[in-house]
Amino acid sequence: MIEKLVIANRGEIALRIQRACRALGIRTVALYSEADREAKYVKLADESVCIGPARAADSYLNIPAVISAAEVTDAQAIHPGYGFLSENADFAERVEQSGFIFIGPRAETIRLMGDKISAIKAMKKAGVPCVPGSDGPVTGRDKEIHRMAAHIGYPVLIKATAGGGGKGMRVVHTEAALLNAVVLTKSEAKAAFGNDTIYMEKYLDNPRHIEFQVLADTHGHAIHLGERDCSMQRRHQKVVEECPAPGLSEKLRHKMGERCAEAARKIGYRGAGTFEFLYQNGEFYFIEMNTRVQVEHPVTEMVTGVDIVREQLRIAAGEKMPYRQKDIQWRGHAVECRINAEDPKNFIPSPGRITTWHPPGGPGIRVDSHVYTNYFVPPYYDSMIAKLVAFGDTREMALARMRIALSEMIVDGIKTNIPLHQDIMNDAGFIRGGVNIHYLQKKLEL
Ligand code: MV4
Repeated sequence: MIEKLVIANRGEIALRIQRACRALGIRTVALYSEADREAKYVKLADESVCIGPARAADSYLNIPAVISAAEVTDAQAIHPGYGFLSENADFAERVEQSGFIFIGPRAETIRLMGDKISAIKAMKKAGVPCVPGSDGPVTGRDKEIHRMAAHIGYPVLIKATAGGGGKGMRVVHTEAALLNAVVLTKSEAKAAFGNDTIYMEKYLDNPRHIEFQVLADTHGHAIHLGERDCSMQRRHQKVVEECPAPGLSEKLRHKMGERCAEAARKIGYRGAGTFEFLYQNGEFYFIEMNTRVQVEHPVTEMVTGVDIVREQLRIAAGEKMPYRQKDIQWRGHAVECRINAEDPKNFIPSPGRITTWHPPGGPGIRVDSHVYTNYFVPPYYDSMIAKLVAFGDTREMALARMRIALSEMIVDGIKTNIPLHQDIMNDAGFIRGGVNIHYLQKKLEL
C-alpha cells in the first residue's frame, strides 16, 4: 500500500481524501496556499506544506511546487481531487516521471479525453452511443461545412474540441448563421484554449444530464456504479445531483452502465471515471468523459455503499478491485445540495467569516465540509462550502430528510444558497422528477 500521500487540493475534497487515507492507514500531506494556512483540515493532516500565495495560479496550479512538496515530504503518491490540476495531462505525466503515483488514469488517457473529438472517436469505437455529428474536426470549404450541417440537420451545435464544461459552444439554427458561427467559435476557442479546432453536433434542445460512474483497476476489471442525474444546474454549475436518475429503468441502467464499463476496459482506463451523457426521448448520447473524482460522488456512495475515494487509492496502489459487477447493488435514493457562499438571488459570491456553523444531522444525512464556526471563506476559490447529502429508502423520503436538514442548518456571517435549495426541494417539477438542463434557469427567470 501507499504509505504517504500528498493531497494537491483544498477545501472539502482535501478533507474527504484525508478520511479515505486514514481508513487505509496512509499518512497525509496537506498542501495549502497562504489563504488556507489556518484551515483545520490542514492541521488534521499528518504533515502540511505551504506551496505559495493565495492566487491558485501561484499555488494549487503550480506544478513544480506540488511535485517539490511530494519530494521534500518523501511521499509516494499525489491525489489531485477535482478542479485545479486533476485533469491536466502534463501534470499527471510529470508526477509519474518524477517517480510518484498519480491517483487517476494514465496521462495519455487524460489527454485522449481532454480533446473532445478524440474522446468521442474512442467512445464511438468502444460502442458508446454518441450525438450525431461531424465525427471529427469541421474543416474544408464553406460548401462542405454547409453540407455537413444540412446532413446533421438544424439546429446544430458548434463546439471547441479543447472546450468542455460549457465553454466554447454556439447553437446554430439556420443555414444563414452557420459560417459566421464557425468563424466566431473558432476565434473564441483560439483565445480561450490556444486551439481553434471545432466540431459539430446535432443540438439537443431539452436533454437531461445523466452521467455514469465507473471504476477500473489495473488487472483488467471494470465495473459501473450506476448513474447520477445532474440536470439541476445554472450556467454549467451543478446545484443539485441525485442517484439514481428519476424514472430510468433498471434495464436501461444496466445496459448503459455495462457499455461504459466495457468502454473503460477497452481503452485501458484506470481509476474512477465518469461518462457524461445527454438523455432525451429515452436515448443516451455521450458528450464527454471526466477522468477525476467528481464533486457529486457521494450520492453514488450512499446508494451503492462503495467508498469511491478509497477505491481510487487501492487501484492506484495496484490492488485488485474487491467488487465484481454482480456485487454492486443499488438501494434507496440520495440527493446532494451544493451549499455555496453566495447570494441566493443574484449568485454573487459571499466570502467572509462564518460566525455560526451548525450542520444538520440525523439518519441518512451526510455533510461533506471543511468549514466550522469562525472559519473565513476566502474570496480566491470556488464558493462551495459544503455538500449536504440526504439518503432515503425512496426518493420521497430522501427529499423529506433534505427539507428537514436544510431547515436545521445554520450558517451565519455570510450569505448562502440554502434558501434556493429550500425553494428547489419544494418545487413541483423537481418533486415530480426528471427535469431537463434548462429547468432551473427558466424557474429563476420567473
Ligand atoms: C450539448 C447540448 C445539446 N446538444 N450538446 C454543455 C457543456 C458541455 N459539457 C456540453 N454541453 C452541452 N452539450 C448537444 N449536442 C447541451 C449542452 C448543455 C449542457 C449539458 C450538460 C449540462 C448542462 C448543460 C447546459 C447547457 C448546455
